[in-house]
Order: sequence, then structure tokens, then C-alpha cells
Amino acid sequence: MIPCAKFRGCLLAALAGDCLGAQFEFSPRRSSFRTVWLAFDANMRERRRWPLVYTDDTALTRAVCESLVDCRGRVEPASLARSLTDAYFKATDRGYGAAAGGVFEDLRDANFADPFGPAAALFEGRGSYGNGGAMRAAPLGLIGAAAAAAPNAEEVQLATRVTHSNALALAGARLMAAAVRLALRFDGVDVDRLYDSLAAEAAAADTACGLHEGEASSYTSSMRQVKEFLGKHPASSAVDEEARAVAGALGTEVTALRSVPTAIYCALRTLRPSHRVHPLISEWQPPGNQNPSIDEAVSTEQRQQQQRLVDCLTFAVSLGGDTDTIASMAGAIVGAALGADALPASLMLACEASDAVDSLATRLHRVAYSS
Ligand code: 8NA
Ligand code: MG
Ligand code: MG
Ligand code: MG
Repeated sequence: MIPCAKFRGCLLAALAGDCLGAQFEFSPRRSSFRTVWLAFDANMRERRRWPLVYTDDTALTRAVCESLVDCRGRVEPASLARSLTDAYFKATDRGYGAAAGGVFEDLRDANFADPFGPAAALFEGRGSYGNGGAMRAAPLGLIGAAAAAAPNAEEVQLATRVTHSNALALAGARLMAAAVRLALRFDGVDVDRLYDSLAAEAAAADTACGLHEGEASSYTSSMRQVKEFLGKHPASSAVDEEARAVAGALGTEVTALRSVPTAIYCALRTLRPSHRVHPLISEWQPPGNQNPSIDEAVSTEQRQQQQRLVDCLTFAVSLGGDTDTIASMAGAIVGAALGADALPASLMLACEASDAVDSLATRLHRVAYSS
């Protein structure tokens, strides 16, 4: 059985990436690693409840979880459509993609009679290739890891099609769910093996959506670039050059193809046992360490895990572009691998609704292992 702490780590780190990244989403200029880190440090030092609000990424991830819990771990498109739509109308100002609002309005107006219809009609019938399906796919990876019959590619497809019907969006969501599912079982050492499994998933996702090996724009070709970057080990002093190169090659856009492999790179980079946390962060003591009412004392090993996760989120946001979504997806993968111990209490205090996300993760875990 996958420990509940890993479900919690996944969803809490996804929340943290969204909340931290939202401050930088589509800034006109990319921010340096140092600038991003200083902002995060200030966020955690504030020691106020919820200065950081979450965006559409978390609103919809919560909605996916709620629907999965209600449906005993199954994807039921009508239930999911209702849950996503409810989340949208509860707060339409959480930074949704331009096409999302119309889909939710149409779903509601037709009383969810055809959960796939409105999304299929978008963009003259081509459907959205945005990353909005992938950004809420983490719970599907969690449920998929517990299912006897994993991988759950078909369920991911059903869940994604409610808002995103384009083949590129479906493949991206499938790859993201697979990344979470595989990260849950990561042994802490063999990143090459994790990469190989993901590259195979990317190839299967490409085939399923009619992309072909060797095509310049495919998940397979992006994963090949991920491997190249993983093979380099630039010094911490060159982290901004690394970010510029990664952002240019893999992308930081709102499209699934130009964001999911980017998030995967951020996660695998951090999970390499050889990875050195940036000195700004390895010298950092979570502020709550001075305030026992917020952070309980943590072991050296736990401190290192926390630094690793924060290093990952800082790097992801320093790439620029769709920072909340890329950091949220990268966080989900790393959080699934490291578990809830990797989340500093001072960070959880800063992120909106962290208690609700935490209990939702526990409920999802219960459902995953009770059916
Ligand atoms: P989406 O479905 O609106 O897709 C995002 C954008 O991609 C669209 O608005 C189009 O510009 C473009 N696009 C997608 N498919 C096509 C197509 N077939 N042909 C031409 N253009 C296309 O939204 P989503 O849910 O996928 O987006 C997720 C992103 O939106 C996340 O980054 C999330 O954080 C949010 N976001 C919102 C804003 C905002 O200004 N409100 C900005 C960035 C990101
Ligand atoms: Mg967002
Ligand atoms: Mg969406
Ligand atoms: Mg975004």
C-alpha cells in the first residue's frame, strides 16, 4: 500500500507550487532564482495564515478529488463536470484560461447532460490544447497507483475530455498522471529508471493521440530533451543559465506540450541523488524553527527533504511563463516521491486552504484503498 503521507505530500506540494508560483505568473520578465527564493522566504516568514491564495490549478484539483471521493475512486464524467463547474462558479476570478469559463457556463446551462459536448466544440471543434487538464491530473495518478488495473489511461482521458478534447491536452494529462503514479513508487535512487518509465509513457501517449516518433513537436521529443538536461550537472552558480536554456527548449507556455515535460524535468532534476540544493536554500532554516508553535523541530533528514522540495519549486518558478501551473505540477511529482514530511509547516501556514487539501488527500487515500 502507498502510504497516506505520499498522497498528502503530492497534493500539498501541488498547492504550494500553485500558491508560490501565482505571484510570478506571466511576469513580463523571468525572475532570477535568487529573486524567486527571496520572495518565498518572505512568504514563509510572514507567519500569517494564508497570505498566498491558490488559483484555478488548485480549485480544479480539489474538484477532481471531491468527485473521485464521491464516486468511490471512479471517474464519472457527469459528476466530475458538476464538481469542476461548481468550483469555477464559487470563484470565477482564480485566473482561469480564456476558454474555461465558456465551457463551464455551457455545462451548467445544459444541466450536465453532455459532459464532453462543450469542450469538444471549442476552437472550431479542435478542442483546447491548454494545460488545464494536466494541471488537475495529480489525483488521477494517485487513484491510479492504488488501482489493481493501473495504468488508468482511459480514466484520465475521460476526466480530461470534460474541458480539454485536443489530443495534445489528453496526452499531457496522461503523462502528468503517470508521473505522479510512478513517483509514488520512486525508490529515492534510480532516477534513470523513473525517466525510462516516463519516456515509455510519453511514447504511448503520443501514439494514442496520433503523434509519431521523430515528430519535432511530440512528448517523445520533449522527453528526449529532458534526458539531455538531466545528463548535465551545471553548478549552482549557473542556475539562471540552466533555467533560460530549459525554458527555451521545453517551454513555459499554457499549452500542455510546452509545460508538462518542463514540470517533469524540474521534478526529476530535484530527485537525482546527485542533485545539490542551491546554497541559498541549503543554508536556510525554516523560520518556524525559531517558533515551536508553528514548526515542530524536524530531523536533519526531514530538513533536507524540505529544502529539496523548496529548491524544486524555486527553480520551476524561475523558468518564468506559466509559473503557477508548472510549479504545481512539478510539486505534485516531487511531493508524491518525498511525502508530506517535505512540506515545511511555515509554507503550509502561508498557503490558502492547506488544511482542507490535507484532509482531502487523506479522504482520497481512504477511498483508493477501500474499493
Ligand atoms: P484554455 O483551455 O483556455 O487554454 C489556454 C489557451 O491556450 C487558450 O486560451 C488559447 O489561447 C490557447 N489554445 C488552447 N487550445 C487552442 C487551440 N486548439 N487553438 C488555438 N489556441 C488554443 O485554458 P486551460 O484551462 O488549458 O489553461 C490553463 C492555464 O490557464 C493555466 O496556466 C492556468 O493557471 C490558467 N491561466 C490563466 C491566465 C489568465 O490570464 N487568466 C493566464 C495564464 C494561465
Ligand atoms: Mg493557475
Ligand atoms: Mg481547464
Ligand atoms: Mg497557470
